[in-house]
Amino acid sequence: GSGDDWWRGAVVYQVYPRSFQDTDGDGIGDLRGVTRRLSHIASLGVDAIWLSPFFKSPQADMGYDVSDYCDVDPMFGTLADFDTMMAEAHRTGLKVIIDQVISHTSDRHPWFLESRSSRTNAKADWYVWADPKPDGTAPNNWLSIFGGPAWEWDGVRRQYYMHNFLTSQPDLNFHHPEVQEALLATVRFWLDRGVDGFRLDTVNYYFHDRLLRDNPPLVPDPDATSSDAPEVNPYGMQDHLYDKTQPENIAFLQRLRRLLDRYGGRATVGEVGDGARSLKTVAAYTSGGDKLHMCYTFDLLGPEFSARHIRRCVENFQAIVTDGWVCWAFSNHDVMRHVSRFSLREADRKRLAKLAISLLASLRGSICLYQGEELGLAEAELTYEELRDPYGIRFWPAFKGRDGCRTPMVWERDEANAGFSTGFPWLPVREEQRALAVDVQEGVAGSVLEHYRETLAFRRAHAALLDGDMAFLATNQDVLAFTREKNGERLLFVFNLTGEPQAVQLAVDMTVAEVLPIPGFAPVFADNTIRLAAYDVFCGRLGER
Ligand code: TEU
Repeated sequence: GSGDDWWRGAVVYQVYPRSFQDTDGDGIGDLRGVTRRLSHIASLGVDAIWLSPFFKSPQADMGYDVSDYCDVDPMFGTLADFDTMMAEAHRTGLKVIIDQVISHTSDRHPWFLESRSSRTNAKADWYVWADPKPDGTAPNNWLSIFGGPAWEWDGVRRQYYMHNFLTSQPDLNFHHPEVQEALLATVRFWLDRGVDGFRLDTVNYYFHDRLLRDNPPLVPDPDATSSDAPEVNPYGMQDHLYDKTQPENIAFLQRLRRLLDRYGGRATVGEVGDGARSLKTVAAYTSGGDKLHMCYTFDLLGPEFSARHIRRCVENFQAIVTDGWVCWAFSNHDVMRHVSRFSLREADRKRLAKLAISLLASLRGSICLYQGEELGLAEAELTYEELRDPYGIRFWPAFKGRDGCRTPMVWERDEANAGFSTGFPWLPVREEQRALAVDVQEGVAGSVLEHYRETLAFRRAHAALLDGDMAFLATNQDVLAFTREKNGERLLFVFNLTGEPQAVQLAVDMTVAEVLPIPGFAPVFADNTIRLAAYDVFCGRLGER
């Protein structure tokens, strides 16, 4: 899209500031570092950046625990650094979306310090406080994503407070009108500073059931497109009927939208990780044009990379979200890097990285890339001692946490810490990643980096790819074949997501008027048959029907 609609079909590049570029030698990336590396981001041909949190924070959850929504943490710089970064990004033609983590605050946020100080203070009900059950146990059976109950006892108030994540991330009480006002004021603060939009962390967790009813046990849904591993994460053992995705959220999202619309050209992308119900939530949150602009789901963040899975995700989406918009992603700062997730074979990684972006870029929706994927980085292996993610530290070794995708960006192979920092990096730089540094791949034909640039240019050149219709073709199970169509242009894509060659016979009523070469891939097309090598893709412009 263009103008106010720029977000529709946009390519967003996620920057995890801690690990992007350090400029002051403390081993942690900062906003000046983002500014310094904007030219790299712009060179990819993306529309926007999404900046993970850089707000004041004790960093218990690496910034997803905010203690001041309207200031920059000194480790990341100052508000002036932010303004410079914004101005430079806009000068380069990049929009800037920032993370809003408003479902919970840090337990050091002044609001929480006040709220916990007594049962009668002005902010006493700003968080979710509840008395124990008569036997002294927690108010109900709700669980925390990061392990254990969702309730923590506070010895001063002599009550429990609710937390969906760490005990140091108390949940705000969205039922309280003043909480909504205070949060909308922080949104206004950043809108006034010129941000182009927000990534709304855990947007379906804002409201909880006022009656605090127990969640029923989980009955696995056969249609679930994303799965938690219950043996690792106890959160998967409940059907989350009451601790999140409450109907009151609709009215709040409408208020938020009215605020954004007063500015114009600003967009929201809400993170909805709601398992089997996520698409219904996406439909509810993005329909009607009066709530969120788009939602980010976990559908493609699981381990499966197969024709069957991708088709099911897209078709489920099309069936349920008839009026709404999605942002697809294969990677982010919470999941194993996708080349490692999708294949155990090291030899496949480079080709897989290229195939995955070619696929992502041909989907209907907006797409989100995560820093380093444009280099084909695999998950970094870390020792227990090297871990910083509290989630990984708690569940090691069954779950190794999220640090393996959060290691520093690799810029220059031969510089200290591959150019990330002159100091001691907060997470290590692995040798095998150094070999994939930006300066190794830049300008090298056939590199993953150049493939990203060419692929994103291809997407921009074909309006059908942004918001054109998408329809699947009946074909061999192992092959993903679909058309994208807009204003008379009809493109056919055939993907082989397996490690075995495939031959696909086109239907008789289908003529390929022109083969559109996809950089890096050279399938053979003859006699209406497409011969695909392992991990291969074919693209053709179809003639008149
Ligand atoms: O993540 C929300 C979320 O649901 C995560 O728990 C996710 O399921 C998990 O990280 C997968 O391993 C958001 C942020 O993206 C995450 O970094 C934060 O830790 C979390 O919210 C709490 O703010």
